[in-house]
Amino acid sequence: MHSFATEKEPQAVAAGKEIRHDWSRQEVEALFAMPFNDLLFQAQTVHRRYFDPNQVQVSTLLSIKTGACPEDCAYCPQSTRYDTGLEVEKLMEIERVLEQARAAVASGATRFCMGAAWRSPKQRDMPQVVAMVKGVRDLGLESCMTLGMLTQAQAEELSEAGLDYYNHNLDTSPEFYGDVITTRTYQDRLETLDHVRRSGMKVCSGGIVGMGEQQTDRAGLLQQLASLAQHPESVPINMLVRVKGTPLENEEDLDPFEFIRTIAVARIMMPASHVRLSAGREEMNEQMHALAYFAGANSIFYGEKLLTTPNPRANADMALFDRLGIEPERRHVEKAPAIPSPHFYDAAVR
Ligand code: SAM
Ligand code: DTB
Ligand code: SF4
Repeated sequence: MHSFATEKEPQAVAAGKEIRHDWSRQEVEALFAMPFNDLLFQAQTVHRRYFDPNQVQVSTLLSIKTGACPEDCAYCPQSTRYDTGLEVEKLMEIERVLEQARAAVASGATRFCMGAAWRSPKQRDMPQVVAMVKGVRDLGLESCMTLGMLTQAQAEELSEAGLDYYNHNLDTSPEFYGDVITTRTYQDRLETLDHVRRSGMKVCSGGIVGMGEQQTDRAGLLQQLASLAQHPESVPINMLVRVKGTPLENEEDLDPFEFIRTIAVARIMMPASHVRLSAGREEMNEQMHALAYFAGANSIFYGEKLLTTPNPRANADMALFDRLGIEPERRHVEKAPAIPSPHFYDAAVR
């Protein structure tokens, strides 16, 4: 049995061979245009060099502050501008958060993600947020937060409290961005990612597909993510959840194979990152999940609810893992071999 890297592969990084940051839009579009089978074969081949293809990382998600957000993100049920019938909840008490975190430990999750419907955190909320990070860390879980834009000082405060990951999505291409959000700029988002990186936390950043964007916008999103000085350690690919009352409620279905292509291209471009099959799984059948895993998705949100919308039940996910021979990734994996999984790679190219 081989063991595999679950974090960046240092040798590959040092060699600078595969971890590229200079993808042109044309090159990315060419990946999208490949015959489906060729694209999936390439993605799966790359995937096996960096990860155990039969392990998927499992995170749980909790909304620690819900609704009444001043931003106008057209996809989001939590914006105060859209009438989505959502019940607003103020910042959760620490003990309630920790109850949920204990339940996450019991369910086998290794990462606990907390999300707040804020444009950015207020200074007065920081002590409570910091206490949540410390409490979650003390339970032995990896922690992740998504709280909106951060200043450098806020990023450092969270990093010092022991927060492992910060999620902040670029959402889409720079060109399509203005059709979706007007209350903060693409540059604002890049700056928050820069603050997070400088603070020493790991970066979780991805986007949403199915918002009416073109294929070139999906290519543009991935190009931006892969052009960051260091690739995000986690790349969530969300399929739009169409929520009644939001401007995107009647958006057309995205071709499911186009979604799988997006996962595969993300896997090829950011080979050492966890690519998360994120929102939208409720609308995906088992075959679609299996294809996404084959295309290189190796992380999911686990549990009945995302932030405000439903997610497949945990036992359905585990039953599918079982049928596919997939195991949840353990948190601390022993040191990876210097050259990962040659056996699997050889088998794949033969
Ligand atoms: N308010 C913070 C922010 O926007 O940075 C954090 C929470 S926000 C809900 C986190 C991410 O969830 C968004 O960036 C977006 O990518 C995703 N998201 C929100 N609503 C969604 C929807 N209806 N479908 C798919 N993804 C969604
Ligand atoms: C991410 O990229 N997806 C998650 C997480 N980061 C915070 C959120 C998905 C939200 C889906 C809509 C909802 O449940 O409100
Ligand atoms: Fe607010 Fe975040 Fe929703 Fe945008 S995505 S409206 S910032 S909660």
